[in-house]
Amino acid sequence: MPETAINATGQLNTAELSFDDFKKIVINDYRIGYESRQASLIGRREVLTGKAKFGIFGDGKEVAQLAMAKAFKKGDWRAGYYRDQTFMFATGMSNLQEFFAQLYAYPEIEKDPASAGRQMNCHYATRFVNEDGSWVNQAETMNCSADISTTGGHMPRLLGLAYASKLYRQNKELEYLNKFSVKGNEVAFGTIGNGSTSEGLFFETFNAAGVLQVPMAISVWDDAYAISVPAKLQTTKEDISEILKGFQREKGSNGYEIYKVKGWDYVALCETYERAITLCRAEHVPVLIHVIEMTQPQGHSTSGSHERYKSKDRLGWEEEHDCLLQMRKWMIASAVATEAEMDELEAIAKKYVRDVQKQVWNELSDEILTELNDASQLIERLAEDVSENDELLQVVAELQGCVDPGRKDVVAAIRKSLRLTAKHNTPQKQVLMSWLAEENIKNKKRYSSKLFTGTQYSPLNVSNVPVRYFEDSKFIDGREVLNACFDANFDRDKSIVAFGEDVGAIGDVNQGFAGLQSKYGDLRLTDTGIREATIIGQGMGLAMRGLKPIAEIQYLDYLLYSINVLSDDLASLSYRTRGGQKAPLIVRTRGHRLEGIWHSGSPLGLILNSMRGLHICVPRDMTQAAGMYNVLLRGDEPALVIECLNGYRLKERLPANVGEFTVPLGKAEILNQGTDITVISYGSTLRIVMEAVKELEKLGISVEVIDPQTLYPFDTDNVCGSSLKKTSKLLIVDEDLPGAASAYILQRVIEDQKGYYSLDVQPKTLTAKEHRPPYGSDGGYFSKPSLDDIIEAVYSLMNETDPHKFPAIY
Ligand SMILES: Cc1ncc(C[n+]2csc(CCOP(=O)(O)OP(=O)(O)O)c2C)c(N)n1
Ligand SMILES: [Mg+2]
Repeated sequence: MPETAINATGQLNTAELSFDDFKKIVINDYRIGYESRQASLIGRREVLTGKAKFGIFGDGKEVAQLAMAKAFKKGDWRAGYYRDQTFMFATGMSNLQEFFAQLYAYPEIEKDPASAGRQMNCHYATRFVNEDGSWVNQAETMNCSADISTTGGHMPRLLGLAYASKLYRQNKELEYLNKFSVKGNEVAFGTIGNGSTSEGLFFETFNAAGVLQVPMAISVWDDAYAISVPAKLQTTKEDISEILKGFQREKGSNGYEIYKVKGWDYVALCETYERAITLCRAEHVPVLIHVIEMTQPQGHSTSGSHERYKSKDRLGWEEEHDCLLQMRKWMIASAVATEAEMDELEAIAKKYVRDVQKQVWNELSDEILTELNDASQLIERLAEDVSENDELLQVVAELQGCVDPGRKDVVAAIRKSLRLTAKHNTPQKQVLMSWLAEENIKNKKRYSSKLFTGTQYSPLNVSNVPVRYFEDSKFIDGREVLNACFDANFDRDKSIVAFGEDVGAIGDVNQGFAGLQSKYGDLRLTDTGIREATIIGQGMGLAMRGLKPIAEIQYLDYLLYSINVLSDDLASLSYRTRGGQKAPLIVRTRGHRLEGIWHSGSPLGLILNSMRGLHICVPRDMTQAAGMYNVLLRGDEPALVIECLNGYRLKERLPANVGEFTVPLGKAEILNQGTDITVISYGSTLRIVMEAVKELEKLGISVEVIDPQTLYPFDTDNVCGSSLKKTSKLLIVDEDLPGAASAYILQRVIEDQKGYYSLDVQPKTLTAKEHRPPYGSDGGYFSKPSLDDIIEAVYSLMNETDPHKFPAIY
């Protein structure tokens, strides 16, 4: 196989460069671009012939990416989208083998390091977490944060990646973290399509970076379309850099430097990137590079053809302005290469890419074919012993007849064979079953592993430290307990930062951080604009770069404004890279039990259903919250902590070891021992449940109350299921909608913990009403579970089992 030129672009602007050197660099660049184009062309064919499922490629965007790659250095970061293969090849962060492996969903880290076959094609990532969970030295590698498919969804993360450099440059206390930065001299490169700049996340990020003045370089790849929708319907004045002109920095003001350059002009692109990135790196000024006149030679993706919506004129223009064609013309005109040399280069590149594609496809299909033949033989042997011989041979014939078979075909054939022979138990069937069991283990690793990083650094492995009190420990406001916990942690670990709306100067609206900004400085406790999505993105980027951020969302109700980032980006990060990346971000917020449609929320069902990949902590008071922060701040996985909004002024005892004691995740606590009924609740509602317990005792009912403390993980010691063995009755109380978080808890207890087998009566859930709770105390009483509701719900279950002793109230 010829040696590929991929992975080496040189600087063009050195004064000493001889013409020969210059020619070599340009030819090398063209070869990378041309190989990338071939990959796009072949990739599309592979989808259309059915070998791959979906294809979206970077054709038409090659030349700008060659220029961008020249400015990209070790320690730098990329947060981009699916058009960037040329950039990835040119920087060496990816290669053709990996490109095809991902296209074919090759489920091995060694083949597709970005996602181990989990992500659609052209979704890039470098692995910056080692197998044992430790970080790689990011200052010595080029770094690519993992792509997501939602266009614009990566923008908030980009802000955080850039913001980390600002902290590393300005906070001298962070110098010991030299694995993550060289004094903040890194640039975070973002790419986005013209159409996706219409997204709110783009504008939110753009403004925030202008305020923060961070080394962020956004390139807009402008091909005038977003699938079929033209610029006229996307962007005011059809021109994103034109309308962002107000962000241009002026003498004495903050802001951006904005550049506009044509996507087929190699020389101008190289000059622009050189200039823009040098400034961005040196002065931490964010830059926008608007690359116009880009094309899509093959249309948007394999899901449709652009001839349907582009005019003949436009298609003709695109053909003529193809960036590689233009670069080729320029190279010949400037005597960089002759036409014959270009032809030869192209012929070699074409063959090379084809060879790589075939090699990757053959490797994957050989693996599957071996498994398929093994499985066929096992089924044939089973057929010899049983009466269902014909049916089994038919299964084998169908398996052998599969065109481009996959692992699912193999496993489905085995499972069908086992179904067909359910009534037999021959030794050969045992062989088949153990073969399947082994495959299941492998496939679980391939397709279902690493929702969490799950290494030695997991918060689940943080050693348990019990809470201690001095004999004369004072009772103080709950918020002061939290404040003391944060103070101790900020003092212990210089990499901890907290930011959000009103977090800095006043120490958050409920004063958990009060006084800490003046003690630790405004780089560590920082006010932000009202921009929930980018608060989360800011935290995510910092967490990826070795810092320990606490991102605050002022009230739980506003979490909705960041849920796209939390769900799509943060929660899926470990899974989508199969543990190759992590972002141990702690999201702090407060909720429950207030009044008003946007100030009372407890949407735990929404959270549980959209954020698998985060630990979900629902502490009932500030001491429990402190214990959870102590765990999370020593672990490396993301989490959401929802404090009780009405608990900050309730009195709690200040622990002697407030910055150290732990509340382990997934450990339920029995708050009241009882024998008649089990009540599970969490957060603020627990206080009302405990009041109800006293009333119910007077009625002769003994209630066992359980606080799971974290909803994810949920009661890993089966405390709830064990309690049901004693009480045989279950009530779940929460403030969420009917069928939301309570349904989740039911599934965990009744199904997972086998609570079903202990029940005497139907389990019951007591939740809020379907609407959001209105403003005012009466609204709360009639909308959320009240003391009376809880007492009556418990009582009615007792009445069901013993109506004599507990006659119906109504
Ligand atoms: C949030 C979101 N909305 C819609 C889509 C569907 N979608 C995928 S690509 C695309 C067009 C993007 O156009 P543009 O940003 O101009 O990038 P281009 O593909 O033209 O390079 C759309 C609408 C998506 N992936 N994510
Ligand atoms: Mg576009």
